[in-house]
Amino acid sequence: MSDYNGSSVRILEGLEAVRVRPGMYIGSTNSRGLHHLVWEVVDNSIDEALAGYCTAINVWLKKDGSITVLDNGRGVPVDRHPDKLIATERILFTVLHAGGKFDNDTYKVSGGLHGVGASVVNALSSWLEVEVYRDGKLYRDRYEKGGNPTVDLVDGLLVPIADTDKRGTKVSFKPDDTIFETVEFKADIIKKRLRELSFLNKGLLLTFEDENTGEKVEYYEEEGIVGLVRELNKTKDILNDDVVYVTSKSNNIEVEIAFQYTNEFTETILSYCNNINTVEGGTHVSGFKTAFTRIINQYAREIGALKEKEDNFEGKDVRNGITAIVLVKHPNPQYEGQTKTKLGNSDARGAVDEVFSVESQKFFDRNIETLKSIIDNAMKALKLRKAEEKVRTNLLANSKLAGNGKLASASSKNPDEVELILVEGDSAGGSAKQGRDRSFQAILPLRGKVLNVEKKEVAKVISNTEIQSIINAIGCGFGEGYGDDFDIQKRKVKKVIILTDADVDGSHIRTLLLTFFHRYMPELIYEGLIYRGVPPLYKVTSGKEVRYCYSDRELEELKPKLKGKIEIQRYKGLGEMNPEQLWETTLNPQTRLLKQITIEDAVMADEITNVLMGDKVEPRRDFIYENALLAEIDL
Ligand code: 0RA
Repeated sequence: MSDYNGSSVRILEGLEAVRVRPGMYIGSTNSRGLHHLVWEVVDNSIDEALAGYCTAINVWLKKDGSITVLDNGRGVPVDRHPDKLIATERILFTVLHAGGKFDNDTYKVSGGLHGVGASVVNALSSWLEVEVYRDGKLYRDRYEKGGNPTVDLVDGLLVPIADTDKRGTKVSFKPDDTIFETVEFKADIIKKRLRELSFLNKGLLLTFEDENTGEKVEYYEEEGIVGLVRELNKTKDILNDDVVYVTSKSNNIEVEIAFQYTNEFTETILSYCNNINTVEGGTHVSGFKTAFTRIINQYAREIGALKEKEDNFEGKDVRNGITAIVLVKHPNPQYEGQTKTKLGNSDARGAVDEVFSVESQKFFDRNIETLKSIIDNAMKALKLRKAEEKVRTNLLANSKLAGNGKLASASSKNPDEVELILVEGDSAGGSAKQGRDRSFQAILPLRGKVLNVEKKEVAKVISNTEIQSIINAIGCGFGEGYGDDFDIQKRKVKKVIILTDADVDGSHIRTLLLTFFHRYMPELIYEGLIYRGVPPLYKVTSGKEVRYCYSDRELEELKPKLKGKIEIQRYKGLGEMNPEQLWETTLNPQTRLLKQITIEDAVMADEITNVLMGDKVEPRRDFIYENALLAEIDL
C-alpha cells in the first residue's frame, strides 16, 4: 500500500461501513442508488458553479461502463489538510462526511441524500480516479476496490505529473458490480437530470456524451426557470406570452419564482431547494401559495373586480391553470416526508412570502394587463367552483357516488389487508373474480378507456362511473393536488394494483390511471400504495410441466434448461388466461410480479397524457416519432 499515514486503517474502516450498508448512504443498491453516485459527483461540480467558479460541466459515459465528470472550477485542493496533514483531495475522497465547508465563504447548498460526500462514491466503486488541474499543474490520484489508494503520496502530498494551463476537476469511476443490482448507467436518466440542472442554474453549460452510442448533447439555459416554465407549457395554450419572474433574497435565503397561466383546469407547481426537486412541496410552496392568494385578493378588491359582499378567491381559484416554479437556496435545508422531498424549514415560508409580496407587487404595478388577466381567470375559476360545489352536493345527495359499479369486494374489511385490483376488460375481470382470493382481493373491471382526466374539469371527472367506483373502493375521497377532501387515513385498501394487458392499449389505460392518481390522489403514490401487476408474456409447456415467463430474456434463459419438446404460447392479453392461470401468474402474492409505482412514473405518465391528449397536434406528432423506437416508456 501507499505512503498513507497512521489513520489510514480507520479511514478504510469508514468506507467499509458504507460497503456493508450502502442503503444507508445512497438509499438503495438498485438503479436509483446507482445514479445517486452520479448525482453526488455532479453536485460537487454544481456547488463549485454555485460558488461562482465553474461555468461548464461535462459528463461522459464510457465504453467500459465507467462515467467521467469534468468541471472547470478551481480544482479540488491538493494542499495539506490542516487537521489530517495529508492532501485534502485524499481526505475528501476517503473520509466520510468530509465534503464542503473547507472555506467558509463557499455557499454550500447540498442536502437530502445528495451531499453524502465523494468518499461514498469511492467506497462503492471498483475504481475511481481523480484529476486535478490547479495552479498550472496536473495531479492524478487513483483508488481501487472500494477506496484503497494506489498512488504513493510523498510527504503526504500528491506529486504533480504534468504542467497544464487548465483549471478544474475530473472524476471518473466504475461502480462496483458486487454491490449494485445493476451497474448500467441510463443515458436517459442522466440527460434528464442534466437538462433539469441547466434550467436550475442559468448560464451553466452542461454537456453529455455517450461513447456507446456516439450521442452528444448540450444543455444551456440563458433564462433559467423562466425557460423551464416555457418548456412545461410548450404543449399547452397560454393566457399571457410573458412568463412572470421575481427574485430576491430574504434572511439569507435566495428565492426565485416564475409562472405563467395556461387554459388548463389544473395547477402545476414544481419546487426546488438547492437544486433538489422537492416533490412533496413544503414550506417554500406554502409561502408562495399564501402570498399569491393574499395579493391577488387585495388587487381584485382594489380594482373592484371583487365586490364588497363577494367571497374572496380561494387559493385554487387564483392558481387555476398556473404553471409555476418555486425555487429557494437555503444554507441549511431540512427535508421531511416519506421520500425526504418536502422542505421543512419554517424560515423558507417567511422568506418566500416576503420576496414574492414585495417583488410581485412591483411587477403587477407596472403590468396591469397581466394582473387583470390573472384576476379574470380567477373569477372564472371561482364561478366554476361554485357550480362544481353544486354538482358535488347533488351527486352526493343522489348518492350516485355511492355506486360501486362492478366491484367485487373482498370479505375482509381490514385496510391493512385488502388489495384493490383494477383489471382491464370484462373478460379478464371475470376470470380475476373467479381466480382471486376473495378473502382479501377486491376486483374492479375497467371497461374501455378510462376517462382522460387531464382535459376535463372536476365535475365531469367525478361523474364518470369508473372513476367513482375507484374513488369509492379506495375510500379516501379525492382532491386536486394536496388536501381538499382527500384523507389518506380513511383508506380501505393497502394496495391498489393496476392490471392491464402488455400491449399499447394496456399501457395507455395504465398511463391514464396514473395521471388520475397523480392529479387527484397524489399521496397514494407518495405513500407507495399504487402498483402495477406484471402479467406473464409466455406460457411454456414441456411434458407435464408448465412455466410462465415475464420477459423475453426470461424465456431465452429458460429454453436451454428444458429437455424434450417444448410448447410456447405467447399471451396477447389477460383475457386469454383462465381463472386458475390468472391466480397462479398474476394474483397470487407468492408467485406474482408487482412493481411499485414511483412518483417519477406518475410524472412521466402526466407528460405522456399531456402530449398524447393535448390540443396541440405538432408536439404530439413529434413525441410519437421520438418515442416510437424508445421502448423505455415502461409505465
Ligand atoms: C473544497 C474546497 C474548494 C473547492 C472544492 C472543494 C472543489 C471540489 C470539487 C469536486 C468536484 N469539483 C470540485 N471543485 C472544487 C475551494 C478551494 C479553493 O479555495 O481554491
